[in-house]
Amino acid sequence: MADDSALTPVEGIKARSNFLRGTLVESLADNATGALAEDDTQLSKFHGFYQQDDRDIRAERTRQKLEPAHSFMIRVRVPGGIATSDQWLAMDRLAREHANQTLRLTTRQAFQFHGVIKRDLKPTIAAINASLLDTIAACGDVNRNVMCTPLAERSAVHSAAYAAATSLSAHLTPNTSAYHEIWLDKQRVAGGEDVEPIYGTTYLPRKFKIGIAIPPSNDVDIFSQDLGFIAIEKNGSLAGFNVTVGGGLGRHHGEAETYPRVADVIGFCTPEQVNAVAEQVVMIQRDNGDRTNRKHARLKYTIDDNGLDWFCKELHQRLGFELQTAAAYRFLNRGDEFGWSQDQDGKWHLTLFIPQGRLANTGEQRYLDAMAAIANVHEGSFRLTSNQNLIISEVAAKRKKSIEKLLLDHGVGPTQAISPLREQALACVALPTCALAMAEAERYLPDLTAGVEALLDRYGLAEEPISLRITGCPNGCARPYLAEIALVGKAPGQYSLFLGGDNLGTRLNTLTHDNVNEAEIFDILDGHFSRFAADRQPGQSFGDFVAASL
Ligand code: SRM
Ligand code: SF4
Repeated sequence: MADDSALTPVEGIKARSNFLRGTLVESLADNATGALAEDDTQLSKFHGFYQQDDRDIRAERTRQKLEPAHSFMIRVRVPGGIATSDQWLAMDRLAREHANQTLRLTTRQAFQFHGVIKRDLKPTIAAINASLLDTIAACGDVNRNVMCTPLAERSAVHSAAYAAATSLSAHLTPNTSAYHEIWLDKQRVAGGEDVEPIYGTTYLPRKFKIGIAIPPSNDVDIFSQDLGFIAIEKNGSLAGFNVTVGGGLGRHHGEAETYPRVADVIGFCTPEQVNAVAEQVVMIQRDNGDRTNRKHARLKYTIDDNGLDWFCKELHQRLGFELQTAAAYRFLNRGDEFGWSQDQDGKWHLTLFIPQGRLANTGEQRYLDAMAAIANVHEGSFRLTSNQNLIISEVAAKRKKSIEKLLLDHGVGPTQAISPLREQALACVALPTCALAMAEAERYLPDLTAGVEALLDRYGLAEEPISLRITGCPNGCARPYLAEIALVGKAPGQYSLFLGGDNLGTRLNTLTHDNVNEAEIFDILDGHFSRFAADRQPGQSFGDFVAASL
């Protein structure tokens, strides 16, 4: 372990924070500014929110010598993506009252509010908790929202996997009472000291992510997770999970020492062992992750620096038992299946395509109003998918028509004619809220997909299920490095182009062009589509075809 002087400033902020308190209370009370004190902008992440400013008007405000237009993004944890109708209504109300009239569905099955001003933080976070959801550990150097295929009723395996996701989420939630004190006005029990047996006083060196996949679906992109569990079925029930470690996608342009990494499968554990395995993996990372360089602090680097054998030995030693040999599994798809489906109990679920993952009222399509109208009468739940879509869940057969009518009344088709390309496409938020965005993503996705659709059409490829993902910077929030085609923002209107991933999320794509604009991208894709249409092997996917030529 390095000496303290080599540690990153964030390590000092965490250490001094008294279990994540910092001066957040004072920052919130300071009416002279819409911002937080600088150290608190790091601690706020552990409480689930980020300080941002509206980048569309940043230059103008600077010109006018005004403070940036500060506001906050709040992320709500939804383990496994399942929320009740009451929780939906609570999110809807907060989006309208305190945020920018939109609700963002994230790539990790969480909700996000954008545009919350400082004085509304406390009432918003309190109301989220009153709905029995929370924001603690939605961001920060801790375990984040645990992902899981959201249709728990599909089979006994699905329900058991979802139970594992919620249990993991609870097990790895930080213990600090700071969250309850600051946001919920709870008094600390006299003499009650905060203790973080799993995280310790400085928490993890970096963010940590867990997902649970249920083959044949790899919807959660299991190989991008720091820690993953692949459900293994035996005789109709959950036998256990293959364990994956060391996935992660963040990288930086031009810095080869930062890279995306596909996770390794290291063995098999029983459902009863899941929390112990996760706890020990987290603690190995706590003790060995690089706290001197945040660009090198994820578990993937700890594993590459020390070797996978070292990691497995360390894990087995800490666990006091060895993982069993990994079981066979097969992924066949990664996207959402749209439309109605029925589960083992006879209930119906309607998977809806949500454009760019953003619920808003735009023109004739009033997604936000539609979902609120449904939540007002719906006795079932809502499910957030890892592909930023939404499932209206647990609908009785006799209620299907009324749900469809409510959607149509708000300009939303229950089933929509969308191209396979658009169905799967993912974009991160990027501009105007993301502080790290170098180019557009969410706002550009409709035009981008329209352009690529036109090219595909030219070669009779309109029905090809090609995965296209775009992010505003190389951090990888829409998991671009696992797509067949990925655009990664470099500068306004300029992207790095990556090609040749597979459509099941098991192989990384390759950087083919470092800095290209839309016209150049369309030209490059046009060439690939033309060769693909002419020379592909029967059944060969676009990603596999391109990868073979790289
Ligand atoms: Fe992310 C940072 C949005 C999923 C890798 N991510 C950010 C921030 C908070 C920017 C910041 O630090 O100031 C973005 C806020 C934008 C905004 O205005 O809302 C942001 N990330 C998102 C979301 C909302 C994208 C979306 O459109 O859905 C996703 C929220 C997930 C959630 O609910 O928790 C989101 N981020 C991801 C994923 C995909 C995943 O987890 O499945 C990744 C890649 C996987 C991984 O972590 O390796 C991802 N985000 C990053 C990174 C790079 C981390 C790294 O190891 O280098 C950053 C930057 C950082 O941490 O320094 C980042
Ligand atoms: Fe922001 Fe970059 Fe993540 Fe997109 S990929 S949300 S631009 S950090």
